[in-house]
Amino acid sequence: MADRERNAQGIREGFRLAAVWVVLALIFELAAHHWVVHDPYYRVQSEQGLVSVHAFDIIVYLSTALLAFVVSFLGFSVVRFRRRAGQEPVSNVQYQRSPWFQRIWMVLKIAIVLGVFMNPDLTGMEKLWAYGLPPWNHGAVVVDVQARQWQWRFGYPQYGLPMDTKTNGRDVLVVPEGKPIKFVMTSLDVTHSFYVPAWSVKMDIIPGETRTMYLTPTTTGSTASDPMLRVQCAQLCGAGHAYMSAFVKVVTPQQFRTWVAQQQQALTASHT
Ligand SMILES: [Cu+2]
Repeated sequence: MADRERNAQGIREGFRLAAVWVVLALIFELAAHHWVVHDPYYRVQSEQGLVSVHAFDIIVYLSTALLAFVVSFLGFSVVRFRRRAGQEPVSNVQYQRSPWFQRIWMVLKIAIVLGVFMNPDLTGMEKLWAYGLPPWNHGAVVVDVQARQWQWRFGYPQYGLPMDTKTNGRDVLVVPEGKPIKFVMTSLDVTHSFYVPAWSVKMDIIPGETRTMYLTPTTTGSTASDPMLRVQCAQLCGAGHAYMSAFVKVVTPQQFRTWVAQQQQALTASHT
């Protein structure tokens, strides 16, 4: 076969493969979209967690297109390069040269990697950092979090509610919905990890360090109705690690104010 004819045939086949890919990718993307909007993993209940969900969705859509391409190429090769009746086995040498394909793929994959690095990677990180800065952190409710083997304790320094008071049952994390919360976290002994599955956030707590994390809950709820809405230690910290969890209550700002007032009264009563 003449070179020119072979090139023309190669281009035709390239277009055919591209057509198969486009059709398959459309079908796959529809399925992926259905999957993404129906929250396959979990209904995340914090603004910061939604940044990760957004990143996850982008990666699902991108890899779906790539999966469609791999499947198309596989199917196309099986059909196009099958051994026909009466044909001698063909060496694959003649199909190894395809400079246009290599060039396109080289440019495309660099673009994909750089694109993912910019968005969602950098844009997501920037968003998460911004939550700890003005104006996002304006009026944040400060919650002291103390981890130790094997217990969580919470204090509210702005309201004069220390975490070492036993009377108020402050091993329950109560926070207002829709307000920025600043967790100030310390450990009394070993490394623990502050993890609330429903908020989709996690941070290690290292002894000797004070770590802060900002979070804005988007939905009210409690551990009673949603076990995923609980503080769970996520770093193996000893025999009681699996049971190192704390009850969480996300309430309306009005209910939060009432709760704070009740706690302050209980505290005063215990002092007199
Ligand atoms: Cu722990």
